[in-house]
Amino acid sequence: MDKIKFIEKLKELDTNGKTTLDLYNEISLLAMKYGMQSAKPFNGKNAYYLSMEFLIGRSFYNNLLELGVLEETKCVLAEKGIDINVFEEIEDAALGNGGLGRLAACFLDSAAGLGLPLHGYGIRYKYGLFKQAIENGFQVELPDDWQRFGDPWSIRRDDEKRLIEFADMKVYAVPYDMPVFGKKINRLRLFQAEGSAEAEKISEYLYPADDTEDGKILRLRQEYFFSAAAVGELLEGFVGQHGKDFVKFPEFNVIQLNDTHPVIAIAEFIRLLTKKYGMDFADALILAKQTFAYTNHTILPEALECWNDDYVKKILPEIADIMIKIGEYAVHEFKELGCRKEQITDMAIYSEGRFYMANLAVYIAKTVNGVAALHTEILKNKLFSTAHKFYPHKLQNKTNGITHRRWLELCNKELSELLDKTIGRGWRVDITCLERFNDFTEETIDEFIQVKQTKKEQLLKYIAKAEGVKISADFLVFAQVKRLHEYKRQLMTAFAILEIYYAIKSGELRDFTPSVFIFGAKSAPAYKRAKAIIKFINEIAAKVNSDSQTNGKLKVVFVQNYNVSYAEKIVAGTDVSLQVSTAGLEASGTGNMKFMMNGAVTCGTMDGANIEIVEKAGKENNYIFGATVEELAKLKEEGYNPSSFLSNANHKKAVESLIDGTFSDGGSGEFKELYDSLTAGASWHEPDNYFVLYDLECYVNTLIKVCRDYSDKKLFAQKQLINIANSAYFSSDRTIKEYAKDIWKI
Ligand code: 26V
Repeated sequence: MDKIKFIEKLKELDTNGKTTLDLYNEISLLAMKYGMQSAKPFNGKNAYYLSMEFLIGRSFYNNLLELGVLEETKCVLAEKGIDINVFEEIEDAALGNGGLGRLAACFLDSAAGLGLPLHGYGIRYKYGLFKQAIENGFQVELPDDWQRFGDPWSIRRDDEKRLIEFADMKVYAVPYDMPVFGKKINRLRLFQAEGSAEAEKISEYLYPADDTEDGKILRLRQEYFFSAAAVGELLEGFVGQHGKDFVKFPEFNVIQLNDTHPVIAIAEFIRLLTKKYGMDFADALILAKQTFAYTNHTILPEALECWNDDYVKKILPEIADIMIKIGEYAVHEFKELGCRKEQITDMAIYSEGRFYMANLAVYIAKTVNGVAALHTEILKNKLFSTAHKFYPHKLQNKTNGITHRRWLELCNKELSELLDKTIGRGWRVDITCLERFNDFTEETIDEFIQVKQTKKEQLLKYIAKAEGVKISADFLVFAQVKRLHEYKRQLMTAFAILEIYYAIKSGELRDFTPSVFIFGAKSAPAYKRAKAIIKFINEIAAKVNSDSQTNGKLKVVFVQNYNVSYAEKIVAGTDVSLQVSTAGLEASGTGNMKFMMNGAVTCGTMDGANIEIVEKAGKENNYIFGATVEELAKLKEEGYNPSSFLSNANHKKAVESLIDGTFSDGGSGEFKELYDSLTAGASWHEPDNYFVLYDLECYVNTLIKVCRDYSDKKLFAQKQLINIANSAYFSSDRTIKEYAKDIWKI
């Protein structure tokens, strides 16, 4: 079937009496048939991306775009009286939590677009990340039953299912293959667990609550399940093609471990080579060192995985033995390198009954990479400093990126057309052409202002419908959309808004440009303080939006169920992107890049990829504030006393609104807990562990400055435009080319 035939078939499609869902499935299947005919395996070296999460978003529009038939399909459907946007009713599969999963999806898209052989391995969760509703200001979690829409973009491969063995159960891993269309057709293979009711639990939920022993064991089963399925079939495939001359395995295969979640694959690889194929342990270890590469995505201690040996011994005794043995080999090697005792402890893989998965990854991986320049420096100088000393060539930086196909072409047709008109269509294939946009004229600025206005109107119209909050499209739009976590400091934005609100109300702040603050965030279901922050923001929104004295100048909206599809609308319609994490803690951030590429300026801290964003687009075209990593290190050494900041009356009023009855937490006591976390400390954390109060004053001042600057619309638009023109570096095409050249050698 060629393109003409596809369009003919589409025209022949009988749409009468069919539901949106019927049409969605029929058109998707037709497109699959059209797309899949040129799919063929690649016999050279392939790279495999092992990831617990692939946050793909909606496949329908993206796949049609990649197949080059999106516009044609739109026209044919229009002739039949169907608006292609109706398929927005079909929800997207959210098989990921946030940045790490979305990055995996962007990488697959870019590799296919560039014609590089990169394939994904993961889990086909029955339920993706929960759907979020906000009820009475609180987050409510609902199951994400994405498969009820059918799954026309996957092909089930019963013929390639594998048996995965735990000490106490056997489970089938049944592959579902999703093609990734581009210059090359790559494959995302997601395994579904089958065989018994117990077995099915393994692929039931993304990130099961792991605050209980059962939850922890289930998470471990998930990690082993898909890692073992992937490694098992790669080895078997190799033997089928090349025989048992495993020395050649790394010439044909490289495995990228997306964070520590699939690190157990290393042990399975060695287990299979030794137990099934009869190789010496030492030889298998060498082979593993030539095959695996590891990416770290966070330095937060609570997110660094380590497993109690009793869990591992109980369900995966052979894997436990192998990890212990790898640990012994490592200690031997460290001693030979001249490591001191404390250095050996620091790099230990198995110590005092625990397996340290990041240390295992660092020891085996041929490369270890961070995801932004600052993050990689922190890995080199802090988290993995000992390993860096003894293996200086392992650590690399690979600054993250985003696919400009989804995050510009697809989500911002209007801006894409303006780009076509001013710099030609070349950027769609080679994103570096975007730089030409730096030669803008007065006319381009005016046209860009118009584009931004259109995208803002579309966004605010959608928000009015979905959230019931009406906002004028003349407002300046700020957005902070990302997972909810204390280190991302949504709470700091909430306090800043309150201070601005009171200042407008008292008349102290007169020249404030009318602005809306859009929040979107899901909190982990068991993360109490994050949930309290959601409630707090919603309380502020209710107060601010209903105050007729100020609501012509200030509005706040917390959008429900923030996901990839919502993000596509928000990044296009926003003026100012809020990226205000505590310096040193956001490994990279990728939302910041999506906003930049759509012409939002960054208001943020010197953290993660923000640093590189302002390096490319200029500090003068963005709004940087707050303590740097160095300042915070010094402050910690000297001793930080957040309470001293409460002598500032504005801060005091904002912060004490948590406890003085201004807002209600429904009697849950969670606002008091938030307050305590700032003033007295919570869990094992110091008071104000994330320096919210320390950075608050300069944050408020920076927001006010942004508003003042916006009164010169042209000058502001020029800043936005310069951000777009210099965003090419943040295309994941660039990132993938770097992985391909420096790590994968494909
Ligand atoms: C996970 C958890 C789980 C337990 C509770 C605390 C906590 C905190 C953070 C995380 C993050 C897990 C890894 C992750 O998603 N990292 C993100 O990866 C993105 C892609 O590299 C990067 O842009 C983000 O900065 C980084 O947070």
